[in-house]
Amino acid sequence: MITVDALPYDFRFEPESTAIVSIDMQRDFIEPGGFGDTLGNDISRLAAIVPTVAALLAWGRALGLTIVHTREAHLPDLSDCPPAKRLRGNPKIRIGDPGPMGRLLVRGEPGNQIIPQVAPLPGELVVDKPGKGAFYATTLGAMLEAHGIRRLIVCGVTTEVCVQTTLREANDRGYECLLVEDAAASYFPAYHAQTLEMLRSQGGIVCWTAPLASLLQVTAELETRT
Ligand code: C5J
Repeated sequence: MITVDALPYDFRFEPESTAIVSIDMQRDFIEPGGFGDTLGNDISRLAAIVPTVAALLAWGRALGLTIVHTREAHLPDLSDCPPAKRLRGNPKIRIGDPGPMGRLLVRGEPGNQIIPQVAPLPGELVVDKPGKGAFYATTLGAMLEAHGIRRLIVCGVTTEVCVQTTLREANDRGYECLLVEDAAASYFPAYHAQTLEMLRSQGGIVCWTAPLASLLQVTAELETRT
């Protein structure tokens, strides 16, 4: 067992039964002209965590963790996009409409790809999800079961939407989860901070949280011992 200094108390995991889940690190949320940008958000807040997510993935790969990447992605005919999701907020440009990087949030379009700095390596798992949660209408649960995974180390965007929804879904399915505080981001810094508080309150009612430094510390100690 490896122990990480986390809140509200230590998080313990074994590499063979632990996966990193990197949520929606897509051009559509992080780059100019994507879905997030067209909704009027400050995308620089999300771009700022890219080096931290890259470092977390490198850490997980070195430890032999299973790596999962998710993409918020709809079928080209939008049959998996409820009208309520597409129409809500009455945006000027909607899911499925053409944008500078192709059709917004549609599978296979350039904007729907994961940004190169944190892109999947060959053999890593990739899940296209039509919802905010990564378990809803996907094979994620079956994939994790097939790999014998019981613990998730979670990062990505946005903290209070797809990251939080996925953590709550995972918690209800019996996974023990750690959210990496500085490897997740929101367009709204207050929402990020409040989501961390909410998720780890009441003795970790949904999950643990820790900064990347706490995870790196673990491997530094393992290396000193060998
Ligand atoms: C949103 C997400 N915010 N990945 N998606 O629509 O959080």
